[in-house]
Amino acid sequence: MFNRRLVLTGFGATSVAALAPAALMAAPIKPDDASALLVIDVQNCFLPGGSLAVKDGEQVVPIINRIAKGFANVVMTQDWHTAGHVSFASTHSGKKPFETVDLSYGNQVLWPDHCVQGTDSASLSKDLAIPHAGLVIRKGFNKNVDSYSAFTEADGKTTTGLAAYLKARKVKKVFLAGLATDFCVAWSALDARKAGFETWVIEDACRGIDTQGSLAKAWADMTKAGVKRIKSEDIAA
Ligand code: VGL
Ligand code: ZN
Repeated sequence: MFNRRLVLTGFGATSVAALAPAALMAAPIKPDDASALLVIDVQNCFLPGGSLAVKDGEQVVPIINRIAKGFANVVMTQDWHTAGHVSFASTHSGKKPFETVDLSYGNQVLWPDHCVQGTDSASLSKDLAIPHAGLVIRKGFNKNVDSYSAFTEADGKTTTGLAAYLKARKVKKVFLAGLATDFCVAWSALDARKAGFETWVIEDACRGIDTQGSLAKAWADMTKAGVKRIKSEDIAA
């Protein structure tokens, strides 16, 4: 005979597994004309073989290429330092990379020389496939001031012009991806909030450096500032 109890049990299990997650899941986010994707610093210096290679940094490239297809507005950034830049450990006698120094505008982490203007190390990854990107913005080109943020230099006041550009194009929502989560992505996300944008960081489309607890601190600061943390699968294809 047909086992009714088994059938019911089976149906019950299926419905819980199949329906409950769907019911709990937020609707996917659909980028619109008021949305912009910021692709932060996907440059050779931060990729394998680079002078400041971010662990697994290359893994973000296919993810970013995929999500970028859904955005009409894409801005890419390039860390773009002078030789002898103030953020380089080699500029400060007796200092090693990942140590810090106090500068006029605050505490500065010191890095290996990286992303020097016009060098191959500073080039965007050749594996990025985002031909429709409308703007590439360079930052950190002032020899005496770093700029992790795509919006404002580390002095806290010199603008790159990015907020004005986005506002002129009626962008209200900013999505961030790229390298590194705890420095240029986080500082850009915090400044996007300060400039009044609704802000999302796409976690799996970023990788961090994580020096001295910087990754956990960056997420805590971003959460406190109202930055939303999502995954690439949360964005409608
Ligand atoms: C970055 C350290 C130094 C970044 C740039 O892109 O996150 N990190 N310069
Ligand atoms: Zn830099």
